[in-house]
Amino acid sequence: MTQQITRRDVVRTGLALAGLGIVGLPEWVLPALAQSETVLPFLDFPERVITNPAPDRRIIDPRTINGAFTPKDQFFTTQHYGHPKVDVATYTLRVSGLVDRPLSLSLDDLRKLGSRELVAGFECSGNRGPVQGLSSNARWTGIPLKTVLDKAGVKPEAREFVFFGADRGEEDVEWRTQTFKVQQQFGRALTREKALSSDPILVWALNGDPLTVHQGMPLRLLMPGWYGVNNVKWLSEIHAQEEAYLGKFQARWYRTLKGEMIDGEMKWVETAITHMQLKSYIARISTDGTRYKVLGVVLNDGTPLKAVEVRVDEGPWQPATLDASTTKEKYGWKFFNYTISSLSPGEHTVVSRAIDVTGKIQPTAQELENKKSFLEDNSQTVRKIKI
Ligand SMILES: Nc1nc2c(c(=O)[nH]1)N[C@H]1C(S)=C(S)[C@@H](COP(=O)(O)O)O[C@H]1N2
Ligand SMILES: [Mo]
Repeated sequence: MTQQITRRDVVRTGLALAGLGIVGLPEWVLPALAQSETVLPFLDFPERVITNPAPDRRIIDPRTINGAFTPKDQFFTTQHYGHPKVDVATYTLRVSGLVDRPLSLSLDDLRKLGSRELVAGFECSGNRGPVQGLSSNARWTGIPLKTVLDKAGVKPEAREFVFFGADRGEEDVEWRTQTFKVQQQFGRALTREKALSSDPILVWALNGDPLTVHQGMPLRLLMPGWYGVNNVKWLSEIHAQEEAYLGKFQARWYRTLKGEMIDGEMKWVETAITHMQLKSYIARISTDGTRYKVLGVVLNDGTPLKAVEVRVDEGPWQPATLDASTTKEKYGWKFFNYTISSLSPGEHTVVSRAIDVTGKIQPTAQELENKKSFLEDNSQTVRKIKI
């Protein structure tokens, strides 16, 4: 079998990161591969992950993750309407609707309000196995949303805050038996409670550099612990309103349909895509010829973890080691490792599951059987290898 991932592929991301001049790099659990180590191919996995399926899309190959922070030119990326043209020099963020003082703020105006750094990772709500390539992690810099909303003075009637990107597209909007073709702007909403909490940040930098066009230059919303869709890129306007926002990407496209057994009766519910569901996945398995090193990633909404466990074939669940340099960041992705001391020749399965302090256990695919739409798939990803 050909070895698809070379040591150079794994080292490449590390070098790019070193170029950022980030000081105090943590002791990574996902270090550069040692000279003597090789990455085992995963059966049921594309031989070569197409990391750039289109100029404006990027998928990470999890087997090449080698540091806590994803370099800006490797951060996964996707959007619905392509990249809008935004002139940074004349850019302003508008704050409109139910506020005492409507605002129009340049990037400089925003910077003058202060700044805050936060390590946060997120995944696209469509991220799932076998590749698990739509997640990344970074150190973000920006201003708390609350600071900007307080400056505008939010009126008591404002219940919903809509975040519009500069990107637009034509959409078919269905209503009863009719279909209307209309222009839509990418928009997502937060409730008053969330918008005025200390969590959301308007960010302009990723790993210390200005946001790239791909990541929403010059400004995006970051809702720590929530799925990617909430992190509106090329943010152009924040609109405070009383009624619920029902735009396509809020009310229709990003929905989960699932069945729940309640008192012996199946109830079908549709829910919005908000906080991330507890997920772990094995990023790569490498070997020095004797032992097998399992390295993986955990993402969730910031709820502290109790454990990550690894299971080989039908054996017992065994505790993996969580990397303290990543678990100290509430909203960052976390790394874990586990060593298998020996494996017999033949095929094996290796799978991980995360457990949080509330006792929530990452489900199996079978346990998610009643989730009909594919978003929010946090099921255990079984890796198959051959010795
Ligand atoms: N303006 C705008 N913001 C957007 C989107 C979009 O289409 N337009 N897509 C969202 C989705 S679905 C995801 S997963 C993330 C991806 O962010 P990234 O490209 O920085 O990884 O951006 C979100 N923000
Ligand atoms: Mo997404």
